[in-house]
Amino acid sequence: MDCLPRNIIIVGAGIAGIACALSLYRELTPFVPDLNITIYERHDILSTSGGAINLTPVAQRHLAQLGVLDELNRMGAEGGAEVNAIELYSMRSGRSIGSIDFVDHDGKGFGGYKGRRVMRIMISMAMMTLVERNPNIDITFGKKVVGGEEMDGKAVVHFHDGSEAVGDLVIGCDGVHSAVRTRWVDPDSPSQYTGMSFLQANIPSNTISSPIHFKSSALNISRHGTMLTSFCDRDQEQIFAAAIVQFDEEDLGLHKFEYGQDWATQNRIRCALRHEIEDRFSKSAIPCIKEIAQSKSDWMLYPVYQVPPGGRWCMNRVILLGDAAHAMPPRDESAAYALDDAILFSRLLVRYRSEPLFEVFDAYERLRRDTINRAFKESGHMWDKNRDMGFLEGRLKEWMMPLRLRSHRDEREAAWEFDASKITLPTPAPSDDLVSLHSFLKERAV
Ligand SMILES: Cc1cc2nc3c(=O)[nH]c(=O)nc-3n(C[C@H](O)[C@H](O)[C@H](O)COP(=O)(O)OP(=O)(O)OC[C@H]3O[C@@H](n4cnc5c(N)ncnc54)[C@H](O)[C@@H]3O)c2cc1C
Ligand SMILES: *[C@@H]1O[C@H](CO)[C@@H](O)[C@H](O)[C@H]1NC(C)=O
Ligand SMILES: CC(=O)N[C@H]1CO[C@H](CO)[C@@H](O)[C@@H]1O
Repeated sequence: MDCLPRNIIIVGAGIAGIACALSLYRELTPFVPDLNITIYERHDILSTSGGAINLTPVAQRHLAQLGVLDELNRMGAEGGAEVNAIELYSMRSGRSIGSIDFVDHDGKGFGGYKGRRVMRIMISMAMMTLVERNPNIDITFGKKVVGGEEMDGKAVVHFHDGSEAVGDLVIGCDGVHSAVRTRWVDPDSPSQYTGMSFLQANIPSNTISSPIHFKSSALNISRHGTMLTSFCDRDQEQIFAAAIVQFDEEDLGLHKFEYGQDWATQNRIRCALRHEIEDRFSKSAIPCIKEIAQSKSDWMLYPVYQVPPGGRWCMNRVILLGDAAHAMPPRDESAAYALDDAILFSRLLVRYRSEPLFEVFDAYERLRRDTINRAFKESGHMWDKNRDMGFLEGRLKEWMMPLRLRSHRDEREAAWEFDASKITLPTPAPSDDLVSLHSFLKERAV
């Protein structure tokens, strides 16, 4: 008999949450035609933390499978800028120190896909279009989850307004500070500040008078932090700039925009962030960066948090996916992991449809833990490069970079061929009933 859940609750309408809904719909409806998925989102409207993200070939492949890429392409210029390579430069000398290529020697993408830089809100909008069209997926905004419990074979989520929702399965996709994790599945696993923050701004290209040399995306590296600059629309009208810098935890509170802050506080923060950028980058050898650093743009502070590996991911009827389970310092790939999670989990649910949920969870962990632990470790190494450094250490880092890039190239390119919809899944162990039926038939046949 099938044990597939019919009423599924997803917490969080980020990339993981919506991808999970779309993927569950695709995999499960052949078996559960009256599938009922409800997404609960804390914010009152569709919103994101802002800025643009880079999609790797893997992320694009999986978004294509879910139908999201078509929607993005339909948005025209706003649907993002194609990225053939992220070029790396030394901010000190202006010298090129390599690139991360999203195309092979023939200029082709991996398995048909290159990189893409796109505003977060555009991805969310593309995903929402698909949700709105889908009769089996419902989304409710303005519902903040504050806890949950398992009761009588059901999972119950509690909301801030005192209401609750009951389902057969709850999937926590509520991001790095996940309430499903910290107030339910694994209270011992709070998020940690990485010590690094992004300072992000959008700058209209036509306000920069120095030549813009990068083709689509560049990282300019210095010992005071790294500056990422990238177009994020096809017509190259907007430059997305993000400084990746070391920032003390004590200073975070003083620099973060919050709802309800008065105008004077906001203005003070704006000035402080502008100074921070100027201090760090205005001596750059690269005119374009110098200009960006001295521009009157509004920089927003995004402190980067992580969830240390090794925590719990599930109980009997609740599981964490995406950043809620394993937020790591971003290295252009975290969103891809969230998409992998969604697709692999949905496929496993169907593969284990005759088994109880905990067997599915178990198989999922066996499939995912090592990959995630490894990715976490690598993101830590990448991240180390952005710490403030002494003069010599800064030089060394620059000299080592081409070597490191080359030595990891094969690994990276193999990883970009990954297809979560194709990889072989584990299979459930035959149950005792089946085994005995099998031997019974065999005996009869003899
Ligand atoms: C500065 C920065 C830059 C990054 N750049 C890149 C990049 O270039 N490429 C890349 O692949 N990745 C990047 N990442 C990582 C990427 O953003 C995340 O991995 C990805 O967004 C994870 O998606 P998610 O759906 O798991 O979580 P989120 O995107 O955080 O979504 C969680 C959702 O849950 C909602 N929510 C939270 N709490 C509750 C609650 N209690 N109740 C109800 N709803 C709730 C939130 O409002 C949100 O909508 C970056 C991350 C940061 C911080
Ligand atoms: C769908 O699921 C939600 C949340 O679990 C529940 O409130 C609602 O009653 C369900 N609808 C149907 C038709 O079962
Ligand atoms: C965006 C940006 O300013 N990138 C610069 C990084 O460094 C190279 C090398 O000097 C410049 O050509 C780019 O313009």
